[in-house]
Amino acid sequence: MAVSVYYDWHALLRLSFLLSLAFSVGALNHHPSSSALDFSHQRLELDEQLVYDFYRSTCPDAETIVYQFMREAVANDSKIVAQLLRLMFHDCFIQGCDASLLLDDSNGNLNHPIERNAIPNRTIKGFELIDQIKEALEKECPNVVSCSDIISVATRDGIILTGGPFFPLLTGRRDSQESYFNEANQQIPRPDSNISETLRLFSKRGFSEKEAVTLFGAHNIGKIGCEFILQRLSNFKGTGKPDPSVPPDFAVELKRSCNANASSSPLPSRVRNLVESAAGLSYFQIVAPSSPSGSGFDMHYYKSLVMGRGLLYSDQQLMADPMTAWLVTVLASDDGSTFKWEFAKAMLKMSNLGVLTGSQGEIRSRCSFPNSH
Ligand SMILES: *[C@@H]1O[C@H](CO)[C@@H](O)[C@H](O)[C@H]1NC(C)=O
Ligand SMILES: *[C@@H]1O[C@H](CO)[C@@H](O)[C@H](O)[C@H]1NC(C)=O
Ligand SMILES: *[C@@H]1O[C@H](CO)[C@@H](O)[C@H](O)[C@H]1NC(C)=O
Ligand SMILES: CC(=O)N[C@H]1CO[C@H](CO)[C@@H](O)[C@@H]1O
Repeated sequence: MAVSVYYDWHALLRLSFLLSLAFSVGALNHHPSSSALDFSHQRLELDEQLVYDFYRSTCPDAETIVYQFMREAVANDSKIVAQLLRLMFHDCFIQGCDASLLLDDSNGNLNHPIERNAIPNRTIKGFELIDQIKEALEKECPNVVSCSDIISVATRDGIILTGGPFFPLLTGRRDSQESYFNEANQQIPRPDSNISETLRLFSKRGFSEKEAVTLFGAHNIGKIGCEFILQRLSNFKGTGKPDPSVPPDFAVELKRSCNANASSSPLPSRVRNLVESAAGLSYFQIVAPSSPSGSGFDMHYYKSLVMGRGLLYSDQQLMADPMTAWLVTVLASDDGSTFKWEFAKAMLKMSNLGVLTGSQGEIRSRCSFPNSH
């Protein structure tokens, strides 16, 4: 019952999205002539690579199974959606959406360089859920559904389940056979990146300023680790001084909220660094006292930035460039529908980055290991 409601609802949204997409393909960098909208077969081909409903005949229940897992996972703990968004972003940003981030060929050796342990990635979570979904899909149709498609579909469904926009994901991604430690270290924007560095890294991936500002809106949900916030308040970029762009009253507030839990961890610092700090603040907490907005996909992230209350330096930097500041102001000003629409388009674009298709890569049988393992 619930599943069929989901699909009816999906079908309606999908239709309206496809119709609007037909008029905005230019914005998505596709040539209108190369996109075939074929409603009779319910199949959308935006480019030669991925297709709409790739598993239609090889594993027809694949997307339903992912959705059912996500519904349960979000009901258990809605933090999982922010975690998956972060996981997907890190995977797609480095050599494309190929599940390279999931690979662990370290055999327990903490010094072995793998992408999921690379500097910016230490705090990534959600691996267990992807493994769980993969296991269920292997039972249903062995060696058919890629780990990279699971990441994209699960993240998309999580976004819907937390009140975010629907977007019609294309599928048919295949998994890489290696992970990319050095690229992950160098090419992921950092929490202390300035706006020009952030925009440079996004533009290397083909994202416009508007798309970069929109994707930052993922910070609407989930928490920002206190380790990043506190660094900004005391030893910003190793200067030994606070970040001057944090308003004094906001600094006091942040310090109070974060320090409540910070020093209580009994673990040695080396171990502590590997475990995600549970302490963190959400944008909703920051803006809620002065805003009637909800905790999901609305514009409260952008409203916080307009008020100078960005949790990360890289967030607040969106107000330091006239173009991105203007975009933030626009996204903060309506009822959230502009953001949802732009977010759907930007996520769709990100989900297609550098994918492996056809005979490239492989379909891993376990997401953490290449098949040759
Ligand atoms: C939800 O929580 C239950 C009980 O802790 C657990 O058994 C189940 O695996 C969780 N489901 C998901 C999808 O995380
Ligand atoms: C921004 O960061 C980059 C990389 O860290 C640095 O090279 C550049 O000088 C910085 N730009 C400004 C305006 O601070
Ligand atoms: C501190 O811990 C409490 C209880 O575990 C939690 O509810 C609260 O959100 C934590 N605060 C921060 C800033 O993480
Ligand atoms: C981007 C970023 O904040 N990376 C952090 C990842 O974790 C290491 C060690 O815990 C930190 O030193 C980095 O700053």
